[in-house]
Amino acid sequence: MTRAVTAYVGLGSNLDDPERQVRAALAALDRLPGTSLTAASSLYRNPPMGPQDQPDYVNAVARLSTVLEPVALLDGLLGIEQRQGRRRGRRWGERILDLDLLLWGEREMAHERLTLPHPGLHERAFVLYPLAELSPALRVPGHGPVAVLCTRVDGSGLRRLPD
Ligand code: ROI
Repeated sequence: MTRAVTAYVGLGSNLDDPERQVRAALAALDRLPGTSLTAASSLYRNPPMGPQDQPDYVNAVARLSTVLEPVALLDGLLGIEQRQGRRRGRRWGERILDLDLLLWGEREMAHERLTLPHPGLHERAFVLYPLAELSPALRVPGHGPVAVLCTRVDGSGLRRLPD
């Protein structure tokens, strides 16, 4: 029997009703093979990182229990993005749905397709604050506890949306 691992996924959208996109993606994560959604953060509206001539984002973080290996889970995330109509546009530009594999257990890896922990995780308020809502004591390999990382970023642009 394969052992289930706890993984965390960051969700982001700023096109085509971002709140609906993020909620649909949370439901889709729970339908991935060998995977269940065990917790979801609140949704947070926040200004774009990158080009400012794009709409605000809605971000959230999901906690999963999964028997999928990291790259198989990544492929599952790409499938959800594609089914929700993601198109590749300009770099750091607007998007219907972005799913980032943040953490897969305590695995550290740097492969062509996948770096774990996610390289932006420790410095992005729109990832750290929702993650802290789920697991403040969680240690990010190489960086330390999520609650401590939160104190080093500016979370003032985040607006928590009603459930
Ligand atoms: N900015 C915010 N606020 N949230 C995101 O999810 C996000 N995703 C991105 C870029 C374009 C870098 N900016 C973002 O990919």
